[in-house]
Amino acid sequence: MAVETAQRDTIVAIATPPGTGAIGIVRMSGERSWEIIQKCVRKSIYDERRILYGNFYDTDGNVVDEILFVGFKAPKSYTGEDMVEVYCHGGVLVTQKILAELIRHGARLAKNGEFTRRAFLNGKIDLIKAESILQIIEAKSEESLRLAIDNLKGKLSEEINRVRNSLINILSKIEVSIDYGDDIEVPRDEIMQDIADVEHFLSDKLAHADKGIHISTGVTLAIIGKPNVGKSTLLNRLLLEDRAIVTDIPGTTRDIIKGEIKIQGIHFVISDTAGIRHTDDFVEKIGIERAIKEASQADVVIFLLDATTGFTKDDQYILNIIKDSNFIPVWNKIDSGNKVIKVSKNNEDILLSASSGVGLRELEAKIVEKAQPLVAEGQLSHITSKRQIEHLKLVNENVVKAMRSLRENYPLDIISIDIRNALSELDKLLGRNFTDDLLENIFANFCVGK
Ligand SMILES: Nc1nc2c(ncn2[C@@H]2O[C@H](COP(=O)(O)OP(=O)(O)O)[C@@H](O)[C@H]2O)c(=O)[nH]1
Ligand SMILES: [Mg+2]
Repeated sequence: MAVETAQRDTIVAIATPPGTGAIGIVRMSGERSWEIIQKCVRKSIYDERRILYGNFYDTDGNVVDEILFVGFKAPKSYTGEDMVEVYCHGGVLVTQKILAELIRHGARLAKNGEFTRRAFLNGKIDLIKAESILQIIEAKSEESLRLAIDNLKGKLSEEINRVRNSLINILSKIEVSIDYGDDIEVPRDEIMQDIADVEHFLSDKLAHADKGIHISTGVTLAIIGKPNVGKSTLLNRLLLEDRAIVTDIPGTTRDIIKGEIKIQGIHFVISDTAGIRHTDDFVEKIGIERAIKEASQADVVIFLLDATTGFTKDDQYILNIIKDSNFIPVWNKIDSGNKVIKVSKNNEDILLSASSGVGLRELEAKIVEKAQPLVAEGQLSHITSKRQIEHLKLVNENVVKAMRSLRENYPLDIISIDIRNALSELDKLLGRNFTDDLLENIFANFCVGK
């Protein structure tokens, strides 16, 4: 109900980023948008989807700006509602004044992502496409942009809808056999084959799911090591900016500091962490716990060591934590020490001076080598968010369960329940079945005006 009343409001927002630019765009969506703009320009929109020219007036009759504007009629618009877009001069003040005037005439300021949310609620796009719009805006590499565009064009949605149809088909075969078993019984073999096809598709998708996530959100890279080895210096050097505080006081970095970079076209999210050592300092301990967690979740770990101290007890402690990760041992400060021992099995240790930059090229090459398989071309599942993976896993679990029950000759009623559960998860994935919380979660990440 709340959704319905909110939908009747006419919403407005500045769609262009704040600051000065040649053009600013203000967009409005809802039943009253044409009426409101017509009052402000003192003329009528005589044709939908035609760009018109006019003066935009405030309530005192002063011209705020010369504008171009266009009106869209439901359902042929981004949101599926009546809409108006205003193209004004791109000053901060002009766009703000136009926005204020439209609000004065009865529009309401849009919430984050509310235009796209309406497009979803009005059936213009499913949730996978809504997510892809956010991914297009946030894309940081060519590949992530391409995946997002593919999904906006319906790549993943179409595949998911095909599976949905298969499941509905399977369900109807089961129901027919349950209801009219005496006259029409679909052979269990046939149902089993259908389910096997779905199962095959799902396991294939899930097997390649991580790649899409890595491409869309970046490969995570954690820098880990004992205090004072130069982790923050390395982060700053990789980011080419002074993000983290560097001092010679051990325990300076206490929380996780993140930055994003592209190395050879791959998008990385790097985190600098607190130095790991035994300590009684309460805050430092929390930082260390976070560092360990960050390293355990990272796709690639840089294990930073100090060539002036050599391999110490603290290093052994850290090595035990990360030994099963995808890690690169890196000896820092080789400008002032040579106490280096081989830590990696296949001679992968890198020699570095984070402060001067010597060895940085080699390190970057090694990082790329470790990350390459995670984002390599080839089989792409077009799954681009954790949310999609989670629903798909539950679909898969239910399908596997159905298959098992079928093999073990369970009654068809039981199998029908599994298939129904699988369908319900697919519907959540597409957004055919949603809760307000889910929508809040997805659209909160959008900017106002999208
Ligand atoms: N000689 C030398 N000193 C370095 C190098 N990298 C960092 N340092 C110094 O080591 C100290 C600790 O650096 P920092 O980046 O804060 O280490 P963290 O505690 O691991 O984050 C600072 O005084 C840095 O200037 C390096 O490559 N060579
Ligand atoms: Mg530090």
